[in-house]
Amino acid sequence: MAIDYSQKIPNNVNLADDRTLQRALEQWQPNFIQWWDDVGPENTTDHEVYLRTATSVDPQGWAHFDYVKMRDYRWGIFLQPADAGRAVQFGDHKGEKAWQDVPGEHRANLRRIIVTQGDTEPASVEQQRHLGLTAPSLYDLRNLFQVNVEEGRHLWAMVYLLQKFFGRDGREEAGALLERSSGDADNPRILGAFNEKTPDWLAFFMFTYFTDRDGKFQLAALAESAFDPLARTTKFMLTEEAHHMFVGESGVSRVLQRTAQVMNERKSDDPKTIREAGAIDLATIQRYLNFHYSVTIDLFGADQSSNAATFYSSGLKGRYEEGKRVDDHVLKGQTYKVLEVQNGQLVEKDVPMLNALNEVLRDDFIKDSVAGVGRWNKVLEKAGIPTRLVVPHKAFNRRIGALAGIRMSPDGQVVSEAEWEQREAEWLPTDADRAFVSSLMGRVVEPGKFANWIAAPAMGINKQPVDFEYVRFG
Ligand code: BYC
Repeated sequence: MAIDYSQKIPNNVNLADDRTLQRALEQWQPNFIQWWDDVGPENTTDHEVYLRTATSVDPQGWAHFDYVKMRDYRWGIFLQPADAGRAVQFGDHKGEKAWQDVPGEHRANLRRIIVTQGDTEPASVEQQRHLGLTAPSLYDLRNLFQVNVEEGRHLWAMVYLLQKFFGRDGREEAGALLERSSGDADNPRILGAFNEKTPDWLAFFMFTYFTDRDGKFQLAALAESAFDPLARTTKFMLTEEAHHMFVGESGVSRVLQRTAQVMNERKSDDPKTIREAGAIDLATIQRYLNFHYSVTIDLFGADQSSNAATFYSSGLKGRYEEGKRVDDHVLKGQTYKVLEVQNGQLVEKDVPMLNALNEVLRDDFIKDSVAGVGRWNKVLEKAGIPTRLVVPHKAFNRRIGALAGIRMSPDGQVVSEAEWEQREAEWLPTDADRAFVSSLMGRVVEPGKFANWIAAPAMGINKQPVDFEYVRFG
């Protein structure tokens, strides 16, 4: 299913046949470009970046690689091909035909889900806007920009849904997506993690590993939606998301590889010695991991949520891989275990499964995250380093849900406020850690050269060599 690039807004949804929508999107387009110029990647107007662009939504060969100035990237609207016989797989409408339009009774909830999803996309671009100034190599710089333009496209995906299906309020919400701003005290982004800073490249790799993975799970849950246009657009977004998580996973692996090499050369595991050699010590990497993991698992919402139950039962949002689960896909009368603190101890309790669906998705995310951390540990193992990274306990450093505000060590012990204060600097990145990591961030722009704190990747992008000129500075 080829994408029509002859139009002002590339698309595979016959935009030319829908004049009202085309006009609305064409009015929004200059505001998007203005937003990109104002808060998108800093000082990059003349850069020519070796980017992939979607040419078709088929799994075979959707990507075309070429030098593009990011401002000229062909952001557009790409949906997975329709399946005429698709039926709703779960909830009260199970077995009915999937919806091509928004039923009036679900309008407000669907709009809210689409707005929340849409809000994260520009937020991440804003969070990452200064990173180009300190990229450890041209290869990494190109990957950052690839992630940024695709988050921009994901915003287009949600704006298409809002403008096509939600009339005037959809147009207003589309405008508001460009007005909220990450970290803004008066008009912040909707979800917590998207108001945090991504100040350095270790944070960027942790973000793309953990937080983009929230994207994977949320998009996969939305790809089950009874509202077919949402299902089709999120399916295509998932193919782009995979590369973002690769950037995070391989980025952290390369940091570990370099740290392990320095530890072996210096025959030391002392953070001070490793830092003096210009690499990032494992304790600091673990603290960054603790931070990004805990902030990201908050993104799944409260462990018990009547919203989550409504979203599921009404068919708006399914579970991860709904089709692979062997239960009734209605879930009434079933239970799920969630945690809470009683008398200073964490205890499990059974609650209605429908209300616990945020927790179900969080637990799926946790399993997937832990698997990748295992792959990071292989890097250490291979280098003969005995230290291992671990994900902290689910209740560590939480701000959302029943576990919010509980003082908990990463290994799952409830601690007093005094102990927390005493040990927080062991568990979460300190200002000094961040200042140290920042001090390593210099700009490396010679093809094939890498900053001292990170190893080169095993291979380049699109079979190009590692020393390919991935970005040309105009
Ligand atoms: N921060 O009943 P609850 C991605 C609010 S990432 C702040 O649990 P619900 C990407 C909540 O809004 C994927 N507030 O809420 C990654 C509610 O507020 P109100 C993004 C939060 O609705 C990297 C109240 O707390 N997609 O794509 O069940 C780069 C009660 O909570 C937070 C989605 O999230 C928070 N963390 O669950 C680029 C999918 N959590 O109404 C992109 C769409 C909750 O009381 N969103 N609150 O004022 C959803 O499905 C749901 O909105 C959530 C929240 C799962 C997020």
